[in-house]
Amino acid sequence: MFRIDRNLTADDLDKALRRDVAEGLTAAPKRLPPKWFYDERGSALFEDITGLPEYYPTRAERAILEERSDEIARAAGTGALIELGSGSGVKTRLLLDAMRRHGTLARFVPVDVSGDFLAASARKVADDYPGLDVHAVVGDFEHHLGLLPVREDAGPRTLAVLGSTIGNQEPGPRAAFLGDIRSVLRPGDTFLLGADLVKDPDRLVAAYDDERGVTAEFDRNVLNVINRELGADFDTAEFEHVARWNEKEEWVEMRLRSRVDQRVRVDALDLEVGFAAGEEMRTEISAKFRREGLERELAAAGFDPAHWWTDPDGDFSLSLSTA
Ligand code: AVJ
Repeated sequence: MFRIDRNLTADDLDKALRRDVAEGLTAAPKRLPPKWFYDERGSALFEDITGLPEYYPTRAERAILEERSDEIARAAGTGALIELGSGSGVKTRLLLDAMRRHGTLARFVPVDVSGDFLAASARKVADDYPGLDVHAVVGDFEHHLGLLPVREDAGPRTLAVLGSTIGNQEPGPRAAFLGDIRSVLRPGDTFLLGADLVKDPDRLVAAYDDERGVTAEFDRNVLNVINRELGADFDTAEFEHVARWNEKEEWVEMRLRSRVDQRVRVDALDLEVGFAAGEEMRTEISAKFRREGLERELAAAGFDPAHWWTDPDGDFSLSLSTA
């Protein structure tokens, strides 16, 4: 069974990109939100990142799921899995398999902004799990949680946000996001969260500034997206990738640093901006967590953080909270 709801049109995305770029390039310091990394090339580069020796989070989270998915399925006891920002689907399948073994699996609701990618991967899940009710939703889950298909007749659900996607948000928006998630869940529902943990800064920085330069290409790709979508003339070779550990905020920051004094035109916005040599523009934060702090945030959003698992090295966490 397969259905797809589209809550986000190409026009909505275009408007959001224009607004983000106009605001970000005229702000001081300049910034761009990470959600625009993921065009076709950016998504392929991210897949490459997940296999890099330095980028441990994907492997660590998968190791937890390989070890604990049955325990998770049993603890949750739910028949429906709602996944916000479902990536390549490898980790999703570990969860779906465990729910199937547990005998509860009935429904899968993957939610993502990238409609084509979502449709293709959700269709494959529907093919591979006969009888599973797959209801894909194209939407920006930071804004469209209220549009999730909530069937009153369906039993308890597990809402999953994996891959440390939550790390892209600063504390204020993150608290609002957790609160929004809590408000769409009902008693008996559970929230499964994957979050990367604070560790040696050298390892953290290496994970975001790899030897082969794949992350640097990924970072600069946001400029290609703006060139193509908004008729800008960024010369990507004139921007250098920088990754830094922000000790105080406990997040990794990615930045693009202008190598020279330069001016960039964005035709679609009728905007021209100057970059000074050495000027840095923030393109992403990737917050890292500690158990105590994360459980406090979950409790503040109205959750009861009931379970906590990590990989053997203690690099990454999965938590299961009850609503
Ligand atoms: C997909 C947001 C979890 O923060 O680790 C990887 C994105 N950026 N390398 C992360 C990312 C650079 C990733 N998230």
